[in-house]
Amino acid sequence: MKIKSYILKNDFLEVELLNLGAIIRKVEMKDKNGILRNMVLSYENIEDYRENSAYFGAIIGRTAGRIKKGLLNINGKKYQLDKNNGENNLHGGYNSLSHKFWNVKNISKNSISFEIFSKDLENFFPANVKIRVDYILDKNELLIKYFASADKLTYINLTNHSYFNLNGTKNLEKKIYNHSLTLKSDYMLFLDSNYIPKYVKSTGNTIFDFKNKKLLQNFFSEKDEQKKLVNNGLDHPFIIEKNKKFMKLESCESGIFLEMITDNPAVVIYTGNFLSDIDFENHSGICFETQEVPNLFYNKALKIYPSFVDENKNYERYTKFIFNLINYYEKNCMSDICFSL
Ligand code: FUC
Repeated sequence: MKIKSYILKNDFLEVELLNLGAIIRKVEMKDKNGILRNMVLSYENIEDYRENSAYFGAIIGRTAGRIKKGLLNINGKKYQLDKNNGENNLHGGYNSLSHKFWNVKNISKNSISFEIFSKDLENFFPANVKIRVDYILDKNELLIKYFASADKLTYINLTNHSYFNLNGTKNLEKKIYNHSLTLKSDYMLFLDSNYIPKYVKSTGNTIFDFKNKKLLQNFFSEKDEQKKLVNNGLDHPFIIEKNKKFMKLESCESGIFLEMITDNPAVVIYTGNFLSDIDFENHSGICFETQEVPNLFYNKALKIYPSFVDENKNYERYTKFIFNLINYYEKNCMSDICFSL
């Protein structure tokens, strides 16, 4: 099938999407100097998206993240999923939703819908599932809405896998070290040696405390076992508050900042720790994969439960990306740090 590209555009943002994987290939806006910047990592050759082993910009499903030994347990019934990441299932297995062609519906200047039908036992997941992902552009905001309905009990956990680099992907500093991150998260998940979420940990007094704005350079220069485990970086789920802006990522080099809001309970933050495997630089992008805590994790105290769906209960979620320019007269601007890097 042919890969087709679609553009959403307004005065502030231009977004390019693909029918393959419902991928975001471009999110472009003008930086502080009026220069257009594409803020997501992308392939210049559109054909490279067929392989896309790093899931650039793709919708991930049916299940984001890792499922231990690929064993999906739904109400006592076990389904053996693909083991496509060592012993585990990652991002729904081989040839999952990120690598399939979606049907395009309702295209306008500001919005587009992608639909896909995933039949019973496709990728070994139970239930016939209809999925729809809407991208809606409104001024400086890009909203992603996720819908899924199933004809019997199953588990669904969708996300988008864009790698952000607010310097734009050309000319300016390639790594994300001169970005600063504020993340409103008191709890995170530490991982076992197979990257499966192991236990809840308070972020306080750890290098993973981003409640006050932190330059990523400072995070990357710290020593820590969990950071080392994932090949030097972040690849961890953080628990967030729903329907509140939970994070702010800023680049004082371009003057662009990004905020996010979602009704998901968690975000997996991944700092592109293996991008050199695909001839990109490690840490040249950062993903905020809003989702449930992977591996059907549950925790009563934090009210975290897996999102089972069935013929009576649909899956419905959203994530919004809000782009803006930093006010350079703000006291907080970290431009000194930026230029001394
Ligand atoms: C694994 C995941 C990351 C990311 C990457 C492509 O390392 O844990 O979140 O999806 O694959």
